[in-house]
Amino acid sequence: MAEYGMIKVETRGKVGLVTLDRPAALNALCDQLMTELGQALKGFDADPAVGAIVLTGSEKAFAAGADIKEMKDRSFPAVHFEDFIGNKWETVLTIKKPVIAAVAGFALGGGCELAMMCDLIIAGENAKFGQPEIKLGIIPGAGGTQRLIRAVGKSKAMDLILTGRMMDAAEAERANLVTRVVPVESLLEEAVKMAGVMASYSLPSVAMAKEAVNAAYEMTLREGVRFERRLFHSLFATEDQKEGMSAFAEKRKPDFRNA
Ligand code: CO8
Repeated sequence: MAEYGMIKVETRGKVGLVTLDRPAALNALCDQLMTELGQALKGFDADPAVGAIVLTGSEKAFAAGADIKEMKDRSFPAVHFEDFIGNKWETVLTIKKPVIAAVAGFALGGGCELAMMCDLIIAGENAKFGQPEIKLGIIPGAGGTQRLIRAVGKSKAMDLILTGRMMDAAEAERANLVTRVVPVESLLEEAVKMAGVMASYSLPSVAMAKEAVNAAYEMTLREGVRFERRLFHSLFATEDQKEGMSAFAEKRKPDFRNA
C-alpha cells in the first residue's frame, strides 16, 4: 500500500480506511493532505477487494478546516485563476463506493464541508461541527452554504454560518446532519461495521443506490424518480440481481460476485 505523509491508509476486511494524520495542525486541510486524500480515495475506488470506505481523523479533530496559514497570503487572481479548491477538494464526490465520515472532535470549515461531501456522517459524542469562516472575513468555499442548508434547513444553516458558532454532536443529530452519535471509543468500530455491511452487498447495486440518493441534491422530484427507475431497471441486467432474488427464494445467503 502506498506511503503517505499526512494520512494513514489501511484495509479492514473489505473496508478501506483513510485516517487524516496531521496532528500538529488538527488535521488542517493543506494542499499536500488533500492531494494524498484524493489519491487514497481513488486507490480504494479502483481496488476490487474494497467495497466501502471510512474517512476519519483523530479523537481531537476530524479536520479544523482548510489550512489558514497556507491560505492567508493568497491573492484574488491566484485563487480565482486556479479555481482554488477545484477538483482536488471534490475528489470524494467522484468516488463510486460509499464513503462514511467518522467524525470525532472538530469538524470546522473545510473539515465540516469535507464530512458533508461524504455519503453520511457518524459522530463521536465529542464531535463539534461549524462553519467559522465568517470569523476570518470569508465564507464557506467548499459547498458549506449549499450542503449545510440541505442537511439542516435554513434557520440553523444561517445561524451556524453567520455566527460561526460550533454545534455539538447531539445538536447535529437532532438537526439530521449526522445519522447517529456513538461513544468516541467505539466510533471507528461502528463506522467500519457499517461500511462492512455495505461492502457485503453487490457493488453495482450499492454504487447505483448511492448515485441515486446523491442525485436528489441536483434534480427535481420528477427527474430524480425517472433517474432512479432507469438505474433500477438496469440492475436486472446483472448476475447479482438473479443471485440475490434466487437466494431469497431458495432460503440461502446470496453469493454476490459484483457482476
Ligand atoms: N489552519 C491552520 N492551522 C490550524 C488550523 C487551521 N484551520 N486549525 C488549527 N490549526 C493549528 C493551530 O494554529 C495550532 O498550531 P500551532 O500549535 O503551531 O500554533 C494547532 O493547530 C493547534 O490548534 P490550537 O492551539 O488553536 O488548538 P485549540 O484546541 O486551542 O483550538 C480550534 C482548536 C478551536 C479548532 C482552533 O484551532 C481553531 O479555531 N482553528 C481554526 C478553525 C477555523 O477557522 N476553520 C476554518 C478555516 S477556513 C476554511 O476551512 C475555509 C474552507 C474553504 C474551502 C476550502 C478552500 C481550500
